[in-house]
Amino acid sequence: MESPKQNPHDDNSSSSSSSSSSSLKLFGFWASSYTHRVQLALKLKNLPFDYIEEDLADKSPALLLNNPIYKKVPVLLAGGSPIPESLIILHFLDDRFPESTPPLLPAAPRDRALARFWAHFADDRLGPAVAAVFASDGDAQRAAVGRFRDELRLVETELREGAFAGRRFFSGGDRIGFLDIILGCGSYWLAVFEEVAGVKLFEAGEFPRFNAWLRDFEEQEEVKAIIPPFDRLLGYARGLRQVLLGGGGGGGGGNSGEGENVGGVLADE
Ligand SMILES: N[C@@H](CCC(=O)N[C@@H](CS)C(=O)NCC(=O)O)C(=O)O
Repeated sequence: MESPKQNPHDDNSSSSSSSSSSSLKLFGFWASSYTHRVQLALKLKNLPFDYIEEDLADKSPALLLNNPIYKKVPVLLAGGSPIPESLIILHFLDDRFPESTPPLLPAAPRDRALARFWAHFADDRLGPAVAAVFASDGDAQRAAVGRFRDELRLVETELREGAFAGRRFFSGGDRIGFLDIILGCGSYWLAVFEEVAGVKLFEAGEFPRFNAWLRDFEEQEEVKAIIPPFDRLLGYARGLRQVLLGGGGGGGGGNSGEGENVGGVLADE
């Protein structure tokens, strides 16, 4: 479905608007979990798109024009109209392409509300909690790990005895959906951050349901096609942590913008 230049693992990929019959164009950044959300949603919905890689340290005029308020990726251009913000883009895709199966959000209003609530929780609480671990060391880091586990425990409890109990995926089916995408694109960073920051963020024994869900999510073909290789994320995260801890140094990932981007990887600033 996607042409080689749309391969999200190719950070040099770019394409001009005239080169494709697709009316969807995505401005993204290769290490951005928010970008991965949109790439994954487009892939699950089987929608072709052009991918435009941004240098976050030197944003293109086109990105600034299309997202003048937040100036961030991802931005989806649909028939020339810009739609920023990953969550809003996912909702848009369901609204605009109802015929492309599967819908990302569940059908029942209560299930839709729940998915939206936990997606908000992911961006509002979980992401910032991980970012705090990654951006600290010593005692501050130990305290941040504790706060992260407290947040993750809320998800585990919900999986054990809440509305998602007994489900393979948050979607309720055997395919990943909206909340799986939101929580999943971010969670694959946990192992990377553990290695780079030298901490254990969570033990499978204490969070068995979350752990099983994450392993299952990571095994999905669509996910494997989108998420960059572990080693590449590792290189990027090493550079990012060095900058965050004031050690300077360059990025390991090929593009720049790391200093501003721990929030971009897992948490909204
Ligand atoms: N809330 C936004 C967050 C997007 C975001 O933080 N993007 C980062 C990259 S992962 C970015 O563009 N950072 C550049 C900047 O902050 O200037 C979303 O969900 O799309």
